[in-house]
Amino acid sequence: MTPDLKRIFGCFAAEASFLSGYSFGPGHIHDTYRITTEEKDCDDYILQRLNGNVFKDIPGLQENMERVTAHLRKKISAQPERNVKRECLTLMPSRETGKSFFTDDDGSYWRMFIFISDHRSYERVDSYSRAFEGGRIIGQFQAMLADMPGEPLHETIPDFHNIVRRLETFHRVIEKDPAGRVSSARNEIEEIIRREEEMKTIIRLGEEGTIPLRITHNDTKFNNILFDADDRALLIIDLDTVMPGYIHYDFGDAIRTATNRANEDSEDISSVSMDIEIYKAYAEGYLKAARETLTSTEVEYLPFAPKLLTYIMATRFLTDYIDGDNYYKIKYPLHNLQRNKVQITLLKDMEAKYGKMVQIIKNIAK
Ligand code: ADP
Ligand code: GN1
Ligand code: MG
Repeated sequence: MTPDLKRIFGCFAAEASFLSGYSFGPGHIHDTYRITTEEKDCDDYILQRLNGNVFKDIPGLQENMERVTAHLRKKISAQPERNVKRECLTLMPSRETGKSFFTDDDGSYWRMFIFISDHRSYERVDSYSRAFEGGRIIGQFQAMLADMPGEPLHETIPDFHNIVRRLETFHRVIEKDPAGRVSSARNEIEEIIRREEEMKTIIRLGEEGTIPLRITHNDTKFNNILFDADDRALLIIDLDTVMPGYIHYDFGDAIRTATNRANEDSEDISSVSMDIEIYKAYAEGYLKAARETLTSTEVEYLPFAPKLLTYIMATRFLTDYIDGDNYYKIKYPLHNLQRNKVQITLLKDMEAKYGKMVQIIKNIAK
């Protein structure tokens, strides 16, 4: 049932009047609605009911988001010819409390952003200039947050990209087999297990202090980048998981989604493969914006990052399938298993192209 969007919209301090509200966008996590307004010269809005199953501390999450957007806004405003309203998310305050969220009678949390009008977003990328732009905007995002002052951000999902923890959960769920699905996923389970040690590399480097913990986005799926009508990247949205992390998480997840010639849940496995030229264009954009803030070891391990993030998603989709589909929204019973198969196929293609991936980074960074 659609909630009373007009009433909830009225709880935020927007000047405009509600005209209509409808479900919007490709997100897997929150319930997202676009709100149109009556007045011609007023903004539209994005209203979101936040997923309290996935995010256990929403006030903490919103505090992160307020700090991060304030810092980005300051940086962007200090540069000439930038449009801060289109290059940074604007959270609307609640009329009652002035906070950046509102709690409904049933305990649901809501928040509202100004809608970034006339934007484009892409599930996959087939243009080098779009890939370059995507890389540039994520490199710039990390570089702008490199000097954010204050306490470390809240860890909105603890151990989000910690593959050691993800694998522990994976084995626990297999052991329990709550939905009786283990026997239908033997090959897929094996593909995860045989790569376990290799995939602990980044966590190990971090724990040894060889690479620094920074502020990273952690969900740089390409459709979280919004472009303008001329295909210039405006910003990266979906800031729920901005928290301490390794830069490889952002580089890897963007490459995982941008370079795949098929969708994340494609039913045609034969169409899944990595476009190495898109990888190259993305890496050029990313390093142009971020190179100065990175250490040589961080750069050295960039080519490994797409393999890691593809593996993490393969593990998470498979874990959710075996667990009985409690995390990701699914459209049919085998959806999570199919998502896992796409990731494993993509990972194998990345493994085959790994030598080239390494060489490309060496050439750009030299
Ligand atoms: P989820 O975590 O569920 O993916 P997102 O925060 O990414 O949620 O939002 C879902 C979708 O809503 C996005 O993919 C995008 O299409 C749209 N969206 C979110 N915020 C804005 C905004 N400020 N302006 C325009 N569209 C937005
Ligand atoms: C989720 O929120 P969304 O749809 O951009 C997930 C990501 C996964 C992605 C896979 C908080 O991203 O980690 O990569 O699905 N976000 C969360 O499609 O779990
Ligand atoms: Mg999203």
